[in-house]
Amino acid sequence: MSQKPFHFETEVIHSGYSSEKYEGSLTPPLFQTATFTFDNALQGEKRFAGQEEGFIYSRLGNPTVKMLEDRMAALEKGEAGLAFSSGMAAVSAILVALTKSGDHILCSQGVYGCTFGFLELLKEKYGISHQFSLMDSREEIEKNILPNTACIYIETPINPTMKLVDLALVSKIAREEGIPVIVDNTFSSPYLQQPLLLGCDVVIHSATKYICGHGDVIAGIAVGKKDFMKKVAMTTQKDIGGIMSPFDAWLLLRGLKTLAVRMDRHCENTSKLFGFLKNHPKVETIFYPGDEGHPDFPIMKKQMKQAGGLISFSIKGTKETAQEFMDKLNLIKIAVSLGDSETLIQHPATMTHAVIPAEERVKMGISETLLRLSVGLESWEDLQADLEQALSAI
Ligand code: LCS
Repeated sequence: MSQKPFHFETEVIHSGYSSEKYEGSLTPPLFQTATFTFDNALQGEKRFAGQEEGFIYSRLGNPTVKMLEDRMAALEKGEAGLAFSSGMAAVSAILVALTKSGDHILCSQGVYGCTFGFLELLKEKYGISHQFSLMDSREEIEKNILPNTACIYIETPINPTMKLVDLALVSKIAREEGIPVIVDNTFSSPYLQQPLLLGCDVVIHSATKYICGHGDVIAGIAVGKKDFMKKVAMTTQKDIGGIMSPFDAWLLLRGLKTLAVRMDRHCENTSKLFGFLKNHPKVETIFYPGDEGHPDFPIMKKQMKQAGGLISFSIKGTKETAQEFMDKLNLIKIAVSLGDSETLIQHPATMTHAVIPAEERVKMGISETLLRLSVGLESWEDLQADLEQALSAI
């Protein structure tokens, strides 16, 4: 595979793997092993001392996991990837690696509920403070960068409010200040958005979502500069231990092959359902970055290939009306997670973002009637019919 660069659709299938090295096996082999034997004691000594390349023990690296890490690095246009047991293992390892007691983290105006929980834990246990910001102008960003700001942490689109952050703007300012920018790219996948090309430093994924695409793995990935990722691998990851199992890496390599075609279909279905929901009299507000009336539409056009596979909308009425609507759905499943083949709906205020105190949730734009729809790969006509019958029934 020396004749790079290939297009994304080719990289997602081929990068990080050469069948010639593995008996011609077309698909990546599964190295389901905890440890690796050394030819002799000296080889073991050299591997531990970092004087000889090679595998040691699967918490420190595994060939199948490495194939996934290399493929994700290629897709995100980064130097090195690192796989984790969950998205939260990736989020926590990267934040721990970049901060020390007394530091400050500047965050986008909304983060996934457990990321919020981890930020609170850092504050309570280690005095690492954080602050949320809309990051919608140079002044707003500069004002919130403090002398002890150690990193900037961004979700875009933000879960579940679908607000966007201008990554080129933030990374330009952060670079002037020498502060690394971490982007949780879960909602977009590298097919729709490549934050490292916009000047950001580290990309994180809950690989549980679009990277996997089949709803059968919990996993995380981080991609960034080689030296930094090596440091994370040999410190926070090795010693805290949130590593990915070889079988999960194998499943992810398999799921990834269809990322580009899946994302096109997710995006197409979502834009169709947006057209239906936008005009429905029982829908109060709707948040979708592909909406020309969305305040962040110009940012979407600038930094995303398409608008993604998620829509959030609020139902006219109360929390109970929203829950009644969910209960009336037949084809669409009530479940957290996203990026699966199946269309899923969830109620952020009582589910993914329930750990966030109510007043903070409201500031983030998460009301009691807000619902998040992760649009799957089914026929959009069938999905629309299900939404229509449930809306008529409330
Ligand atoms: N980052 C984002 C943006 C997420 O949406 C999630 C999980 C995580 C990180 C954590 O990843 P995990 O450890 O679960 O692999 N988001 C979920 C959601 O919205 N519904 O269920 C889980």
